[in-house]
Amino acid sequence: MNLFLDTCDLKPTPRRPVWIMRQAGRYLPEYRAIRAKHTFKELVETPDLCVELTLQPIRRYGLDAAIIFSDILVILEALGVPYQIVDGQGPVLDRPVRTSEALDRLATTPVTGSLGYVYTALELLRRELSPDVALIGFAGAPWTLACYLAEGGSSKTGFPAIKNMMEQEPDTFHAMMERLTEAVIDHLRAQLDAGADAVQVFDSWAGIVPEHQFRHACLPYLTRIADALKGERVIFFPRGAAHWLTAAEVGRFPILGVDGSHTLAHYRDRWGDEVVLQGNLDPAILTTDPDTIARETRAVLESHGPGPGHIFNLGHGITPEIPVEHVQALVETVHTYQLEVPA
Ligand code: 1CP
Repeated sequence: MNLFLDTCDLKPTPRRPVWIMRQAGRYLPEYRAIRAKHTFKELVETPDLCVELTLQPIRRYGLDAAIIFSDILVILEALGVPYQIVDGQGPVLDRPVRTSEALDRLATTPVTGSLGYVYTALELLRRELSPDVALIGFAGAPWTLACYLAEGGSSKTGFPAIKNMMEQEPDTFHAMMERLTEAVIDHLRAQLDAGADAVQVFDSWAGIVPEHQFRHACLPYLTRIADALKGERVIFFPRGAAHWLTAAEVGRFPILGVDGSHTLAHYRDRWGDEVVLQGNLDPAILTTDPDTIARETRAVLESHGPGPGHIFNLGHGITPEIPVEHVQALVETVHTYQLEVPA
């Protein structure tokens, strides 16, 4: 039985499936041990290392889904803009793209041609993983990728370069979004073909614009991805923006990742029973203690109630300072929480 896949398909399960956004990473001592010997890009681009890192949290916690160890920025490199991960600073791109001339210099060939290392790792992983563990591929959403592409890296001030471009150079902005959307669809499709059971679209920065700009700059491109991959298991995670979506808009998306700003009961009431929900424990709860974590985890499970269609996760990625025993408390609580399945 694969609890994750059954839940994606809205089938009842005896308990909730659980995985954790950013489950492979710096909070794990076994990740830090390997990271000490390699650059971040070596880890991502060497299939054997990528497979090992993807499996680390599965071995430690018995999670129900593995997410491939990669990064949303690999697509930008495949488009001709390499990046480095700089300690203490995060991603730094070789050159930002802010003008139509810079946009014209991006690669026009399919990004899948230079992302073979991702697909190789997925093929290896699907063979290595037991059939009851789902395999998840992913990509950044066009808007979130555009934030990094225009800025040239992270931003502590809300990515002003892309917001400026959206207002001052609307044609270039939309041409860039078109190119990114095509690249994202190609990369997601290739990951599904390589053995991913599901894919997640991370729109981590969907919530940094006001609602009307979200509808203008993010939502149409997410909808295009949903339409292109209709019938596949695709998780959309518009962080900080899901609460703006109406039931009609949500109808286009099979699975929605939601942050902790509203209860799961609220999203169910608003959207009905046809959409699968993923989330939404506040990652800050993981800084507390095992009893508090167990209590808050149960509160999320209870908020959804016993009906089908809930994948347990955090409302956003786990942070590097979290003790491993705290994650253990979360996973054990979900794994022992019995759902009543109608006979
Ligand atoms: O060890 C290190 O120094 C590298 C830190 C790191 C890691 C572990 C980066 C750099 N990326 C990753 C892996 C990664 N990135 C995964 C692995 C699979 C998993 O276990 O979940 C995933 C899914 C991502 C996705 C990602 N990268 C997102 C979307 C998810 C989110 O948290 O919002 C984003 C925004 C990025 C960009 C990025 N890459 C790395 C960092 C530190 C960042 C964020 C920088 C910023 O805040 O702008």
